[in-house]
This record gives sequence, structure tokens and C-alpha cells, in this order.
Amino acid sequence: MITHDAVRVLVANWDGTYTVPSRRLYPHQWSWDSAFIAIGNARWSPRRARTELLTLFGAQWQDGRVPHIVFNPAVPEGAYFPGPRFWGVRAPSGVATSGIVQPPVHALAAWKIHQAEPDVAFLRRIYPRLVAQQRFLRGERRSPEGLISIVHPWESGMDNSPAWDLPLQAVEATGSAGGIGAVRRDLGHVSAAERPTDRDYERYVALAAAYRDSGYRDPGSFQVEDPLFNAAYGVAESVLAEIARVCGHDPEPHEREAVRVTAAMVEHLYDDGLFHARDVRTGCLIRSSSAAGLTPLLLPGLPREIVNTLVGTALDRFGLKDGVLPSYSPAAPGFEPGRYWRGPKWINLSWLVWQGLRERRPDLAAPLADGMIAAVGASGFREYFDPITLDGHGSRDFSWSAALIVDVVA
Ligand code: 9YW
Repeated sequence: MITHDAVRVLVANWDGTYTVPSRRLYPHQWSWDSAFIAIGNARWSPRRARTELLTLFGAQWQDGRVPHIVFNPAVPEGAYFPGPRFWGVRAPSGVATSGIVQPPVHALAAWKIHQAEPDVAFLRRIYPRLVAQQRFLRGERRSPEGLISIVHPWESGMDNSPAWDLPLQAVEATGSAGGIGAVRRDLGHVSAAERPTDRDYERYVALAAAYRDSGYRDPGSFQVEDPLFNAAYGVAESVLAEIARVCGHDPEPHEREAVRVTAAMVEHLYDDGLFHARDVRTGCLIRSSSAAGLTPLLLPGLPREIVNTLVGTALDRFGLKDGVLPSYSPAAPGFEPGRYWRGPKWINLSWLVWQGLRERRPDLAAPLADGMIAAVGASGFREYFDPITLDGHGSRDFSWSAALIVDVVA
């Protein structure tokens, strides 16, 4: 029954060659949303899942970057801010896109699609594109420590995480005419108390504008190494090794890169039972209690003792044994159960940690899956949930909440 309802959401949000995250709030194609959506669609329509990813990679730039939004030309400019006119850029295919990226969870999605329905021709088609995506990150974003940086909070996928409060202080917010509230489209759909503040938003826009004005090259005043982003990058290399094997390519460079980035993460981002982001500009670790710090559980080569300590942290500080995974530890100051990435439970974060625990700790993975099902059972396929009451927040009929439930119950 739950699968049936989830598929109904996915069908309603399908736009012919990809799926919108939600009809009203997000009317275009988003990068990591499409990866999660494809993982769910693979369970009932592998063909649709393949199309979803190929559409996204159809908007890949010459330099290999996969933009975080691919704009639907049929949607009016005013429907979403910042829209195509703000970003001012087109992919070689001619379609308007943004110029920043999101966590590279796409190789994992491609591999899961292949596992659901083996299709070597699809893997052969997507493999060079996935390789180019990783090459862009290495070429443009790798620090001397060997980790990948993000240059905007939006690139983390966890826009207003408390982890970004400190590095954002270095960002000059340029006031926009009439106030930023006037151009924000999200506030027309959901309550301001559940979204980033206007002050955060002004900084997001200022940062994006500066990056755009540098021709999408210069990191600007925000540059951090995020554990989730780097975990996604590392998993992508592990999975690319598998894909390479199937396609008759050499898996070894991918295996080596996965080992290398895992070691760099342990050396530079791990402290006191959790992975943290690191501010590249100051060289300092940003000690926060974000659940992003648990996602390195995805890395197959993570040393056993670190896995054990991370699990301990998940149990003690995030309440994992009850199947709950808040985006920010309820034990930490700054936890807000209803505000976006500052505490609510998100299905994609739960799914990433579930994925990391399935083989290592099935006893903990099972209640986590039950917790995801309980949240949508209580409140529907909402964008995010109060981790204590399970009240739903943000948009309704949210695609990745539906898709990942399809995967979890399969
Ligand atoms: C925005 C679409 C996106 C997600 C992000 C999430 C939010 C706001 O919505 O971003 O306007 O892009 O933070 O992770 O991809 O669902």
C-alpha cells in the first residue's frame, strides 16, 4: 500500500524525462534529487530511472560539472528564485542550468539501477559521464589535503545546516532591492519558521552571484570540505570500480581513489566520534553535530574502529536505536526540530545512513527503515519531519521521500 502511494507521487511528479522534487516548490530538475528518485524508480520502472539520470547528465557541462538545477524552459522565470536569468548560463546541450553542484550520489544510483535490471549498454553510456563528474571535482575543487570543497551551502544539499553558520559569517550579504523576502518563492508555499532566515538567504544569493561573476571558477568567500559530499565522492569511486569492471575498463584507479579519499577524510575530518566539515580558508574543523558527519558510514573501506565509534555517536547523540535520525543532534545547542536542515528528519539522510548500516549493523538498519516508514505513515510524503512528533513540514508529495520509501520496502 505504501509503495502504491509512493509510486503515485512519483508518477504525478514525472515531467516526461525527469521528475520534479515537488510540483509547487521545486518545478525543475534537481541533481541529487534525481539520483535518489532514480534509486526508487529502479524498483518499479528501471527504464524511467535510466531516463532520469540520462536527462540530468544531458545537461552536464563541458568541464564535467553536473549542475544542481536543470531548468525547464516551459516554467515561467518567476516560478522559482534564483531562476535561469540569475544563473545566466547554458549547458552545451542548450538547456539553462545553475552553475553549482550537489553531492555526487549519481554513480551509486546508476549502479543500483543496474542491479535492479542489468543493462550494460546503459552503464557504458553513463560511465564516462560519471567519470567526468568526478574529474571536475578533483580538478577544480581538491585541496592539498586531498578533499573536495564546496563553494556554496546549496552545494552541500543541506542549505542552512548549523555547520555553515560560522563560515557564512565571512560572507558579505548584499541587500537586494525591496528585501530578499520579496524575491523568495519558498515563503509563498511554506511557513517562514520552517525555512532558512532572510539573512541566510541574502548570503546565499551574494555567494552565488560572486561565483557566477567569476565565470563559475573562483571559490569566493565560502569554501568548506563537507563530510557528506566527500563520502558521496568516495562511494562514487568505489561504485565506479564495479561499473568499470562490468564495462571492461580498469577498476584499479577508482579503487585507489576511494582508498585515498577515505584515508584523507579520517585524517582531516574525523574528531571525537563524528566527521565534521573543515573550513578551507581557516584550516579549522567546524565542530558541529550535523548528521552529515555520520554519512561516511557509506564508505566500504572505513576502518572498523571508526565505524564502531560512529555507531556509538549515532546511538548516544542522535537517538538512532528508536529509528530516528534527526539532521542535527537534539543534544546540541542550536537544534531546531522544525527548521529545514537544523534538526528535522529527512528521508534521504536516513536512507544514506541506512545504506551504510545494512551490512555492518542490520540490527540498527532495520529500525532506521521502520523509522522512515513511520514518518511517512504519520504525515505523508513530506519534505521533512519533526524528529520527535513526526509532524510533516515543507512541501507535500515530495519525490525523494516517496522514492526512497519504495527502495526501503522493496
Ligand atoms: C532549493 C530540491 C532541493 C534539494 C536541497 C534542499 C532544497 C532548496 O531543495 O534546496 O531551492 O534548492 O536543501 O537539498 O536538492 O529538493
